[in-house]
Amino acid sequence: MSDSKDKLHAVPPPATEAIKISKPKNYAAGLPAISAVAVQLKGEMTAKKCGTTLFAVNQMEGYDCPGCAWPDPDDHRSPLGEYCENGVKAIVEEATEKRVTPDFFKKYAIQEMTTWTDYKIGKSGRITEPMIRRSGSNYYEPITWDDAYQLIADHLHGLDHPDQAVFYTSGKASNEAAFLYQLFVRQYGTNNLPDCSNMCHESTGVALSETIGIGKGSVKLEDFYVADLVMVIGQNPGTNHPRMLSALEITKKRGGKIIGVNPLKEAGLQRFKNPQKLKGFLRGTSLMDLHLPVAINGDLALIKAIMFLLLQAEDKAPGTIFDQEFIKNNTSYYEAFINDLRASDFDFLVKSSGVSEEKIKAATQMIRDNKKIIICWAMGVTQHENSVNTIREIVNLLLLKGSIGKPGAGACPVRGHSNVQGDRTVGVWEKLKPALREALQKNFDFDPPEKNGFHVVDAIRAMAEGKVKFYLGLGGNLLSAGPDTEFTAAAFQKCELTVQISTKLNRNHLIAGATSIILPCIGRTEIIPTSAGDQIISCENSTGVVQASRGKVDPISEHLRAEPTIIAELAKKVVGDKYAKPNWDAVAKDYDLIRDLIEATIPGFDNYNERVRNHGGFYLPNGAREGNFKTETGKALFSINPVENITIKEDEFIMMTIRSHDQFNTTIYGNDDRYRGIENGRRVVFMNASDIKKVGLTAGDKVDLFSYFENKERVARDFQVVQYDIPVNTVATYFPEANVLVPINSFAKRSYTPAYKSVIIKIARTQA
Ligand SMILES: Nc1nc2c(c(=O)[nH]1)N[C@H]1C(S)=C(S)[C@@H](COP(=O)(O)OP(=O)(O)OC[C@H]3O[C@@H](n4cnc5c(=O)[nH]c(N)nc54)[C@H](O)[C@@H]3O)O[C@H]1N2
Ligand SMILES: Nc1nc2c(c(=O)[nH]1)N[C@H]1C(S)=C(S)[C@@H](COP(=O)(O)OP(=O)(O)OC[C@H]3O[C@@H](n4cnc5c(=O)[nH]c(N)nc54)[C@H](O)[C@@H]3O)O[C@H]1N2
Ligand SMILES: [Mo]
Repeated sequence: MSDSKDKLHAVPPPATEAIKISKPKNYAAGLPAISAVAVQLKGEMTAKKCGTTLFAVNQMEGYDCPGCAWPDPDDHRSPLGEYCENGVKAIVEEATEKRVTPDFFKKYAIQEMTTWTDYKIGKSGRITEPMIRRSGSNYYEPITWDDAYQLIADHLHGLDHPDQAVFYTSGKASNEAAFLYQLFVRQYGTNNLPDCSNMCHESTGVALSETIGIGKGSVKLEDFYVADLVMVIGQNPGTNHPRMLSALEITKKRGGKIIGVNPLKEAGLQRFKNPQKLKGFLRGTSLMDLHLPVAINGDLALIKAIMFLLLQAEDKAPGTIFDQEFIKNNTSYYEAFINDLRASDFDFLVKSSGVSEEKIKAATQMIRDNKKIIICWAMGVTQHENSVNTIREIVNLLLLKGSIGKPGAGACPVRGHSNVQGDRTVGVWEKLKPALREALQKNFDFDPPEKNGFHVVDAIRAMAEGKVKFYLGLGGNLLSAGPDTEFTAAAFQKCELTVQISTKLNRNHLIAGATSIILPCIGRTEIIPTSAGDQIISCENSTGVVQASRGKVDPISEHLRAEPTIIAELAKKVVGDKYAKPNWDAVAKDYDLIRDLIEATIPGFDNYNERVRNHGGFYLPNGAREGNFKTETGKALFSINPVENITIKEDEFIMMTIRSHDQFNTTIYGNDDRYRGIENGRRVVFMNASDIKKVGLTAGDKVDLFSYFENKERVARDFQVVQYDIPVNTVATYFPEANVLVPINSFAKRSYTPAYKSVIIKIARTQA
């Protein structure tokens, strides 16, 4: 890394502090979770603000937690606050009283800020006023809202074609903001609506849409209470969906079993000490009955091996293992699927899975004896080249067991951002389905573009090629969340104008287009005052429940505006009165009017304004949940999915990039990963003892990581080797430090999700 004074650092800088390593934990939450909360609160908020914010989270009259998308109980909500340690971190991160003011921007040059860690950048505080960095300048300066809108509108009007602009969405945007956004973008003339889903559950969307007719999961929270068996595949709920542990605790207490499929034996799946119950708090509940330490991307082979054994048992006693009645009435292509399965080479499947035959047999035994099975999955499944096929294989298993469309069973892709599912429901997608296109055409009196827009990977490539000149981000940090950080940085820097609607400062504000604008917005915890009174917004959680969210504290600056208002005001300048509808002035003030428009356009939102105000909100329709599959045959589809192993050379490893316990995506809450025994640093590479030895290293050594995809060398420097219980040939690093190694052209087939969890790398000792 050249350290010239002018270099803008797109990649987080090397660590200077000494990293402390201790034994990984074998339980989640408990007392350390309470003290971690106290640490987070220190210096960020007054006691009064803490009380107002923390006790309103996920309450019936409160706001939706800005953390993950895990559902809330429909009826009873814990009086202690329906929040978890990591929910508190998310709230404190947003509700902090630290401010990034025009004075702050005067004091620190952009170049200097790029030398800071992501932790330090984020901890600077909330942005208080619209800011602009003019072309050639090293500083941001204030700009008025009107001038900012005008500049953006002039730029958009000056492009040769609307497809030269991209409009990104991160999954925190409310239904109201997201609906207006896609309407504005399509009236402007493009479907270039990449979103964080492209990097997240897109593989799920593709696989589920074609096999069960809906791109969402089919289970409700209550299904966990009556399930016989829950499989948790490629997901770390103890860190990323902590409230899910309360649901799993109930599964266990009612006699259900849990299988974890993960290269790592994550603490949260081992034992849960419920911080809200004294008894559970002390002893805890053991969660996982069986851990399958799968090889990276060995999941498809593993599920196939299990189904192969199930088929043998079914052949011996037909009708006792598979749900033949369900299969006959509700599915298509069973025979072709079974013929293919029967022809599988079991030994090859076992070997490809990385799991021992003994453990596969134990898992098969648990599955064959149970009728109500839930399968959960997250990024460990979706971020590989053949992820779509792996998820289709998960569906095959559920179909064989008739475990979909009945209580206690089903598909449960666990979503990430708090409203990522809702954003898609209301139309944020680079593809425009004919039904939505017609509805938009009819309700808003314009001709929406038909051509698919850019997803994230295409958007970055188009920016790099100079085909896209304008970027607008509704939240998020695409620079650091996207793959191939240096490539993505160059792509951003090629844009003429980049605009980001944001709450907090992040690296993407520093590595941006020639001209860069920040529009600061009101966050989830804050009241939204407009001239029509205080407004509410709404979100959809991972199980398809739409609920109101009402912020509780005053916005941290009088200059902030809420996302729907910003979008409406900008749309008014860009699209103007070209079309009779919507009335941008009216929707900017009164969000009930936006909900009326959603109700008229998107199925399932009848009486939206009334029902969203009901306690607990309402469920959106979900065909698969009712056993009604909207596929090409009208039934759920079995599919054939070949095993494709990742091959590596002798000196190569397969790297997964994962989240620590102290981060929310690119937002770094702290430098520890308590459950994995890491303190005071993030640049670590987890390795198996025999692999460490094989490459001639010792635990604690400083190493550099290299990837050579398509003959291009990518380097991530200055990582510390941590010996860990992880399968051979497999290593793990944290996102976003290792994103620089993820090649832009390595992504899941058909979903284009970057292969963040299967990056082929080499490791070498850092040269002094
Ligand atoms: N506190 C907190 N909460 C969050 C987030 C956060 O960053 N912090 N992020 C939110 C978002 S946007 C999302 S999408 C979710 C992410 O939630 P997760 O998907 O739980 O997040 P990751 O850390 O990416 O963890 C993936 C898990 O998959 C495992 N894994 C990796 N490769 C494989 C594989 O090939 N097979 C299998 N079976 N397992 C594998 C890893 O060991 C790890 O346990 O969490 C959401 N919630
Ligand atoms: N290597 C690797 N890369 C990954 C992943 C991985 O597992 N490994 N996971 C991928 C996944 S699953 C996802 S979802 C993406 C996440 O990608 P993004 O959603 O783009 O990233 P975030 O880090 O969640 O965005 C954080 C920023 O959002 C802004 N923000 C926060 N709250 C609000 C708000 O209420 N309104 C607005 N307007 N802005 C707000 C703040 O400025 C903050 O800095 O990353 C992906 N990247
Ligand atoms: Mo995500």
